[in-house]
Amino acid sequence: MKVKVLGIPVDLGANRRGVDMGCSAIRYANLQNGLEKIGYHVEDYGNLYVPNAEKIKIKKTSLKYAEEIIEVCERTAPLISKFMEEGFIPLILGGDHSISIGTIAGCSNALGDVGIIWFDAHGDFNTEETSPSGNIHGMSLGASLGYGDEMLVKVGGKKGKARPENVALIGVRDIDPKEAELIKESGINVFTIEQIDFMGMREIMELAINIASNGTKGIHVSFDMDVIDPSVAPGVGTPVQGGISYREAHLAMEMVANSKMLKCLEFVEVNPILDNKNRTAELAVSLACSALGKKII
Ligand code: NNH
Ligand code: MN
Ligand code: MN
Ligand code: MN
Repeated sequence: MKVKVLGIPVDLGANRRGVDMGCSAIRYANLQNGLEKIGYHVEDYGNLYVPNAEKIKIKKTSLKYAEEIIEVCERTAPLISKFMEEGFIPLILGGDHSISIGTIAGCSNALGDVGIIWFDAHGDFNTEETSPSGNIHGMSLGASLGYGDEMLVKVGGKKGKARPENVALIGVRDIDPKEAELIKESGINVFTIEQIDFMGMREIMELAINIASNGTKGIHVSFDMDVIDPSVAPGVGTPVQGGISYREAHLAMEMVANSKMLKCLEFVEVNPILDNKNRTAELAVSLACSALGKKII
């Protein structure tokens, strides 16, 4: 029962400044203490170095800060693999969602076969051609599956970090038109917010855990805090009305814990500038504890 915390204060993949402070906000919400109470040995690696937006220029508006993001992700991947080889569950604190290109690469390299459960209001399946914004945080799931810019898809060495049949995207409600086409073409499993309403989170998570476990050595959970309703998680860069509830999010994490398949966990897109007294960061801590097996009694 060992967890290694890693902060990746990247805000270069998103539009709004502030998500770089997400790692500090989550630590400030008593992360380490919460995990120790469940019985984990916790080590905090600290944060990766990330260049300031003020210091660099956008070279390509269709792929903003690509060079810098790729460089951070290339440093992330071997570190995540190393933590896993040492027997730790990496717990990564974002930063925007572009960091997952590096974390998933590292997790995939360590495990060989990995399943991914990606919670998000968005699809994160854009490419340079389909993206309306040029923001790489909207491309990271697609890039991890081999879609998009050559340098982005090859982070960590290999292209395609998981088989599409082992990937579940949960809670989506804001997908760009051409992004939707790519998602369908990819063959990943999508559970929209409408399907959660209709079937309930319990059934969706049973399916998702099966999908991500089938023929894999473990599950990478990537949790974009904007999957949760903004009334509960206001501190995110790109809020979308009508998200999952506080309890639905916890149920999902409790089921992840019960699956015993969790190998790598991350919480991204917390923006303390837009938050209300750090409640979104506190929620991330509570979800991390649930995913790592916290029980009420
Ligand atoms: N789909 C939009 C884009 O690609 C928004 C992505 N924003 C996110 N993704 N927060 O999780 O620019
Ligand atoms: Mn996202
Ligand atoms: Mn999102
Ligand atoms: Mn959008």
